[in-house]
Amino acid sequence: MRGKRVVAALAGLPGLAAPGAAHAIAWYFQTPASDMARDIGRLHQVIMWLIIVIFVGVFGFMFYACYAHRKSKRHKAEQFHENTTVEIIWTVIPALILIAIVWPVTKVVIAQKDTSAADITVKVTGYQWKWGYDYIKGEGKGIHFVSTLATPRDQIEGRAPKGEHYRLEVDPDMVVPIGKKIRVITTAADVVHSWWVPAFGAKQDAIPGLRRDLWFRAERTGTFRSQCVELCGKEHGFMPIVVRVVSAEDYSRWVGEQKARLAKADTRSIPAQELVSRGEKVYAANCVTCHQPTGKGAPPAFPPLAGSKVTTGPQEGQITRNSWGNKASDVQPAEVKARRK
Ligand SMILES: [Cu+2]
Repeated sequence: MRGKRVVAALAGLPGLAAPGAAHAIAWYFQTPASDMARDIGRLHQVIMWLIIVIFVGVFGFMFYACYAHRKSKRHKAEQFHENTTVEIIWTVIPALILIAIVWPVTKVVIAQKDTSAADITVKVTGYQWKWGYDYIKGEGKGIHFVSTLATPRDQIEGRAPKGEHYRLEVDPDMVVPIGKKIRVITTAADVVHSWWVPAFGAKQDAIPGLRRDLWFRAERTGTFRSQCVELCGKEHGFMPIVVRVVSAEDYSRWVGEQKARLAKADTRSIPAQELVSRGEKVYAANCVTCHQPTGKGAPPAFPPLAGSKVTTGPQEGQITRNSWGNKASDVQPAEVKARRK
């Protein structure tokens, strides 16, 4: 068991990475799923080896000099200052090394910033603590949803064993087609978050009031998981990112389903009981952490909803209306939709 782990660890050393071995090594890069991720991985390896060579060279020489010329050998120190040749060498060599690093790095950074001619554009908004997705250009334009953590509260609070994708699962996933250039515009509604999918080599801060963008082109289908990577508050570790890459046909089918869902988006009247059970689901996914399962909140930061004048007052104020003993008139989804306009 132990030997196996060591082998797996060695396989992950830069330059030695065997294909397929990456799954065994949690601390090394994920297997790339785009050219960009591969380029980034390659840069890492080249620069890492360069650093190792310099490190061993400099420290090797230093330790050798200390040892070979030690006092107990009665070595007499040389006294030389202002040696122009030495000074030129130790300026020129590092400068050349820097240029050798900067050149390929700049090429990759410029390629990362080229978000032009995208096939599909998705605006991603960071919220405390979930991600909003709006498809704003290309196939799927008009689709929007909020993607929240799907890991059950029981697993988080230790009442149930943790699942395979603990804290790396959401509902719903972001879906994109394979081989298409996807532009993601990042922004945030409250504090700074950061959207990152390591397998695509795509990462960008999501900053309130600003728009940044990134792009990726996924080269294989599958599910790619990640997390918010800018410390954004107490539930920072509970707003994962999941991107599902599918074939062109599957993507078109998904777009059709989403469009149908949005068109239906509740123009019909829904019985009160169903409203409450649907509301419960939304509450469990979005509100429960602060306002608590009892609806009593955590005052003063998070006021109680149970018995609150806001919850039972005019509809504009709140739509959480008939829970925890509250009694108020229903709000139909159609009414919410109408008010949004
Ligand atoms: Cu965040």
